[in-house]
Amino acid sequence: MIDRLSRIEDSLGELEPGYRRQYLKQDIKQTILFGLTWLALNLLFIFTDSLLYGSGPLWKTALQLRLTLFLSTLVGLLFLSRVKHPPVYDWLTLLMICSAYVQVFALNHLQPLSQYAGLDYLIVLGIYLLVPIRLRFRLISSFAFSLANIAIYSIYFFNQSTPLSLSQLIVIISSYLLTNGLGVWSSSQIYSHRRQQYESQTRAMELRKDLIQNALFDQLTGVANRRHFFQVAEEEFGRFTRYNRTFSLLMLDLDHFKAVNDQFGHPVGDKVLKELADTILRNKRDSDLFGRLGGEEFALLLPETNLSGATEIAVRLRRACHTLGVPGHMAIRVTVSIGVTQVRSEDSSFDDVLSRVDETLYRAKNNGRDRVEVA
Ligand code: GH3
Ligand code: MG
Ligand code: MG
Repeated sequence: MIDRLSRIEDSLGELEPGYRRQYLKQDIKQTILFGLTWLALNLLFIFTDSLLYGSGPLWKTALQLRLTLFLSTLVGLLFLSRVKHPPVYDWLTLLMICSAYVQVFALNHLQPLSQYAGLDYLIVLGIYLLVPIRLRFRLISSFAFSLANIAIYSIYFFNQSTPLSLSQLIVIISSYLLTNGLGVWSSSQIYSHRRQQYESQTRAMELRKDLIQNALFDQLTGVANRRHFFQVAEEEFGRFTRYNRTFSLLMLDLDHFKAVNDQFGHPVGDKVLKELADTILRNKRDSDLFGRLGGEEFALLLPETNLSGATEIAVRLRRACHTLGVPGHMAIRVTVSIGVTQVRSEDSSFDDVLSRVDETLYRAKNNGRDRVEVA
């Protein structure tokens, strides 16, 4: 039954651990606040105990119980403030709740029909509403506490040693059951709402990430798409004209790629493109931008790099492509031709740099492919 009841509270499935982690700090803070209020109440009750029990042995027992309760809660709260994982928070808080319930139970029944019993409903409701450990944990501890109290009151009633009437017993039993029912229902409403909020936030963030990914990056290879590459390149050209910061540009084109498509099929050709992109990404610096200009033509933008630095990189990339392999198609040998250039003072726009590197690449093709040409 507890299993079925605890399913009242939604689970976000795969998102649930993330949800719990995101709210962990807030949950701990809320539980600590609840615990501190609880500690303050216990201090107050030390005085009301003396009104109830005078200064006899019952008062001493009550005092001992209150102090144990005070100290154990305090230690628990101290540990709680350092917790970093939701399951640890759940179990530690459950332990604190159980030990508090045991001591409250003992205090409640120090003498039959003590004045404190009415407070139980508040404690139970407070735990349901303000301590956001898993519902199953709140349910088990509060239900066990309520059942133990119901059992004691039933014993009073059947013993006839205390003036507890049947109607009073019925009120007590229904109050405990009602409090638990209300606690489960209202707390699951609150925390389901919080879960829904988290879910829609997370979905919106994922959607945003997908949109950005699709707008800026090429779907097949994952590198910058033509538009994104040109945007960054124009900015780089702006830095060159304003602050005289140099940059170089590499243009790469696969050699005889049509033959790969013809011989192995278009899907294998796609795999070659992906492998090529991965190879370049592995071999470039973080500050360089690699993009697919279209088809099997790629470009690498190298900020703060002069012609000789860019040529070195081009030679390294050309060699790296020799080791490129497509899983399942080891017979495919890939070579690339690369054109290299550096931005010059006579360039009036990025297009000038681009057409120069394009001509250089064309020269690399004409001079036999699998080579680097520099302009
Ligand atoms: P070259 O050495 O002169 O560059 O010869 P090439 O065959 O590589 O050049 P060409 O421009 O004649 O052919 C490019 C080929 O690239 C033709 C086209 O089918 C193929 N291609 C373009 N985009 C894609 C793609 O996204 N996937 C695949 N598999 N092939 C593509
Ligand atoms: Mg080609
Ligand atoms: Mg081409």
